[in-house]
Amino acid sequence: MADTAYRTCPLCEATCGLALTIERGAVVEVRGDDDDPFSKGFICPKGASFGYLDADPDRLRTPRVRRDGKLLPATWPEAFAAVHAGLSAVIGARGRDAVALYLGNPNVHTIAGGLYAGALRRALGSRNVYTASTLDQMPKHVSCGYLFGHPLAVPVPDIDRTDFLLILGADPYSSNGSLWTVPDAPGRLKALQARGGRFVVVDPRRSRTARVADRYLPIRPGTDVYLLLGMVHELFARDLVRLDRLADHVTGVEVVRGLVAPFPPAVAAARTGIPEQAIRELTADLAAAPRAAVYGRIGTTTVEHGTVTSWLVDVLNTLTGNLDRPGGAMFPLPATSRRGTGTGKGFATGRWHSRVRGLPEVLGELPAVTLADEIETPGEGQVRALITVAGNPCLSVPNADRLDAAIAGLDFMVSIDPYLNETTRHADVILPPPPATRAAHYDFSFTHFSVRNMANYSPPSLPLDEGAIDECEIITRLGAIVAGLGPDADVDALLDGELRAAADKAGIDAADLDGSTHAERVLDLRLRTGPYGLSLAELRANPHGVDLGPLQPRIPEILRTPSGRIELCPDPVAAQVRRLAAAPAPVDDGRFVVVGRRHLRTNNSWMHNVPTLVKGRELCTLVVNRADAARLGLVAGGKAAVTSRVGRVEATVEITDDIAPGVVSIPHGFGHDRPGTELAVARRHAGVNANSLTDDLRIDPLSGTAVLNGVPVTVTPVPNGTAP
Ligand SMILES: Nc1nc2c(c(=O)[nH]1)N[C@H]1C(S)=C(S)[C@@H](COP(=O)(O)OP(=O)(O)OC[C@H]3O[C@@H](n4cnc5c(=O)[nH]c(N)nc54)[C@H](O)[C@@H]3O)O[C@H]1N2
Ligand SMILES: Nc1nc2c(c(=O)[nH]1)N[C@H]1C(S)=C(S)[C@@H](COP(=O)(O)OP(=O)(O)OC[C@H]3O[C@@H](n4cnc5c(=O)[nH]c(N)nc54)[C@H](O)[C@@H]3O)O[C@H]1N2
Ligand code: SF4
Ligand SMILES: [Mo]
Repeated sequence: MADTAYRTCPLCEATCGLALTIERGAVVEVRGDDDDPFSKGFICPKGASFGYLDADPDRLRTPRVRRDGKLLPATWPEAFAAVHAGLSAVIGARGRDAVALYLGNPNVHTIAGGLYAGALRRALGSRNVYTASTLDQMPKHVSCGYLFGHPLAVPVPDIDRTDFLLILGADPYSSNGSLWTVPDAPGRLKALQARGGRFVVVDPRRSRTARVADRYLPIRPGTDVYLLLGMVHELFARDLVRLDRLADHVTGVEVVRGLVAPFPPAVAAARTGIPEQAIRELTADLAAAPRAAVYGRIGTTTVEHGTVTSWLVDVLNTLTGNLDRPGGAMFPLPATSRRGTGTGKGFATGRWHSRVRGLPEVLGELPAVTLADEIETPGEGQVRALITVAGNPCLSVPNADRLDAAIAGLDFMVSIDPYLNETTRHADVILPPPPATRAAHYDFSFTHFSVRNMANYSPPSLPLDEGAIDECEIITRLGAIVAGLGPDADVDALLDGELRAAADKAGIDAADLDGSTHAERVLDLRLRTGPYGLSLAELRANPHGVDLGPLQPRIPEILRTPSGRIELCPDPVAAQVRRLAAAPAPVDDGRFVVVGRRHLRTNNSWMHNVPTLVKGRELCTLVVNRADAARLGLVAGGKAAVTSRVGRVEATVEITDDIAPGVVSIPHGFGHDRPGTELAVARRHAGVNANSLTDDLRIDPLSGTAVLNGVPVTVTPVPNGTAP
């Protein structure tokens, strides 16, 4: 007998509804859920492989504990006892800062990460907290924090109602959207064009999205900041600034006018390689569109001036009157959030600084690029132990080989992770969570970036395996251990106490909360006290999800700035723009620069063990412009050596006209040939690690975010495909 289970796909930010066919305790088919009011049946190859993650023979089913150098299967009590012994020793001898915590990307895709990772951070009390955010979107949090007073107040393009969309450094056809929860981005972009709208893509590669755009503008990597400064300059110069209803809610407009004065379109053209005329036209089109939005992603955040670039995106949205209006860039209102009061404390960074490089704290964390420094450098506060939760820093972080060696030398390491991979091979204990199929899901993260307000609860589709432990409990138990409560703490009692306190505060009797787990009861509480007055029961009654409608204007309510206005010209950003104005023009030293890309069938570093996703054409190639390849004597399918300040890789050459001259591209998340991993499929499609080339010294100064795009490299052919 087959059953159908409906659930939200947790594999990327699009949050599509899935319909799983379940037979004899296994997922036998995965389709898009046609009745999901948001994704309407859309599914991608990753979602379609959802069932394989459950079945994967390499997925760890029991904890591993290192004994005599080998990671051997162990019981859960043995594993937690080993964690207790290892972490207590380091904390006892060297203090809490000696333990670092690295939280990886899937934490924002699980209830466990959403509800319990924060408590783990607090219980640990270490300054050495690192997350994938400083390899990703941190510049957006910082710029929005300054502009709107809250780092999660991130406007998203209202794609379903807009007339004109400018997309910079994003390829939603491949990534399915990011900081922009937009299931079926391709379908929605086609619908935009069908109703007479247009979209423009700025990218050094003619990406899949660029190919279908109404206009594609190739740009020199890392220079979007100049393009956008030039556009803002043009808005002022042509008297195209229209604040409309925002006029009463913005400060600092005239300061911005002065700031951009040194950056006319001619300067932008010289730095970006985009013709001056195209910059003027683009600005005129943006200003003339009845409803328009500007959107920037990885190519605008993981670059040298990520925060200033991210800020400029919303400066353009504001100055064209498109911020917070239908068809413009709007603020979602999640069902588990609270409405604001219109003012607040504002946003600041730098409450502490990293020990070795003195880099400022941002949102309670330090830049991932400096984790290796903190491990390697002796002295008071040196990191000697590491906790990773859903992260693969040995592949994801710049100068990865250095970090890999540093991690290998730690005194103790524990990882919560379903795989024995490039990072967890260094752990002393691996605690494997159950696969998503067997966990409940509610999207606490991406409802903040969603192009429609939605709420959707997925109960576990299959029961836990015999002896398995839910990830919520794994994280909580780890938290209890670092809090000094030991490996056998009564975690249920701890959690119940916290829930009772939260319910009391909200004037709700905790005994009335619905749900068979702590996480369900927290969700019920947050839904009931949220802006739509929903409940868990209501979500359970609607397994395809509850549509809460199109986005609504939220200014001024969403603002948390001290002034109660949009602070368009925050001091730290302005200072950075002034430094840019004073700096000499960057010199082109003739070297190539490397950028990343994403493929529809990848998910960062961790889904290359799914056979259907890696079969066929090699995904991890070095993409080179045809003329460059001819000049260098590179041949398609041959090998090229790519060398940067920090490392060297040899990758298979792919030749194309779809990348700007002087730019090469390598996707991240590969390099699965390390010894000691248990990833049989990924190993056969190992590829090379792009982060053997990226440079840990290069960061966006305001957010501490790594520069992953625009890294200078030299490229040379490798004769006969072997190392010289
Ligand atoms: N050069 C370059 N580097 C990059 C990027 C780039 O564009 N270029 N992109 C960056 C970006 S945007 C990101 S987000 C980072 C990602 O970097 P990370 O977050 O460090 O790594 P991921 O590759 O997402 O690996 C996720 C880990 O979580 C595990 N995992 C999967 N599901 C679960 C789960 O449910 N629970 C637990 N506990 N573990 C789970 C996987 O086995 C894997 O070990 O990489 C960054 N690195
Ligand atoms: N299939 C798939 N989907 C994913 C992921 C995945 O690994 N695979 N990862 C998920 C994650 S963690 C994230 S953060 C999102 C990211 O989502 P996106 O930002 O949409 O990701 P990318 O596809 O890497 O698109 C970035 C684009 O920026 C371009 N670019 C590089 N440098 C520059 C530059 O200096 N300027 C400009 N204008 N463009 C530049 C690249 O050529 C690339 O086309 O994707 C998510 N979705
Ligand atoms: S687009 Fe993202 S959310 Fe949708 S099915 Fe694919 S991986 Fe899952
Ligand atoms: Mo990411």
